[in-house]
Amino acid sequence: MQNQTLDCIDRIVNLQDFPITQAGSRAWRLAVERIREQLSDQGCSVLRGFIHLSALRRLEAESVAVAPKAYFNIETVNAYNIALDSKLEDEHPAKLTFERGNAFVARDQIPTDSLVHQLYTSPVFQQFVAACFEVDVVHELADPLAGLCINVLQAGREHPWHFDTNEYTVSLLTKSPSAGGQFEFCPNIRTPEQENLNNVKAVLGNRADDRIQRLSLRCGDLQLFRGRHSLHRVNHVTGQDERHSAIFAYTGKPGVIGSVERTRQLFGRVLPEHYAAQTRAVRSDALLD
Ligand SMILES: O=C(O)CCC(=O)C(=O)O
Ligand SMILES: [Fe+2]
Repeated sequence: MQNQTLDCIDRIVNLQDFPITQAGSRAWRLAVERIREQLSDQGCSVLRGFIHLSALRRLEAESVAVAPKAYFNIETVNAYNIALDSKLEDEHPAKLTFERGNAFVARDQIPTDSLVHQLYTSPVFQQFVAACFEVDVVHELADPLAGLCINVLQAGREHPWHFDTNEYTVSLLTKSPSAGGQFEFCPNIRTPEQENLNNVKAVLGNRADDRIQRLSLRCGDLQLFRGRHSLHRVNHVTGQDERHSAIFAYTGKPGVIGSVERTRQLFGRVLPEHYAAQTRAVRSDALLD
């Protein structure tokens, strides 16, 4: 077991602006209400300065310390992260491919006493996130690798257009790049019922700039995002500095574990839990991926 001396959430989070420890209070309800509106309009809400100013240096240092453990495997992917030889017509947007240049540090490589790990597993944080996404509870992924990751983008790399598999994504910028590495997204470009392939294809083919929104995030900014319905990417990091973000994956149903194939692609290794889960996959909709 790693060092388990945990910090109080009030030394991690800027509670003045985001009173997550006071569930049900007026201030808490107002904050949740504002975020819900943004999520419903845009599929995205940015909580600027979420991390307490005094914790920012530690946040970045912990990220920099684990970044060398990231699994680098530049692969050719499509926006749905499905097999490139899937039996689909030639015009299908999944036939457009990109180079995925980001690398993930897996949950089991991130110390349990680090700020991001404490936040990801914090009951008050989870309660706040659930309220923002308008659900009773959110569950940590049961996946020992993919639940919490540090996404590392080195100079010259991009994390290309894609949809997420999980319904609720919460991310925290832990190291900002000096240039480039902007988060771009197309709010609610598909729904659980409609893939809207023509619109997706137009974005992938650089023919729909008007659909794209861009965010400039700073270290300590928290982002709540519905990535299963909003096509998104992180564009090329152009400066010398790496970009790091902590990805907190939550789901509505408990027991969700990544597939063996996808786990090997993302982390370069597979654990017994992934093989065991293969026969009892939990899915939440009938979309392509
Ligand atoms: O690094 C980010 O800000 C976004 C990453 C992302 O979209 C993902 O990991 O699915
Ligand atoms: Fe994503």
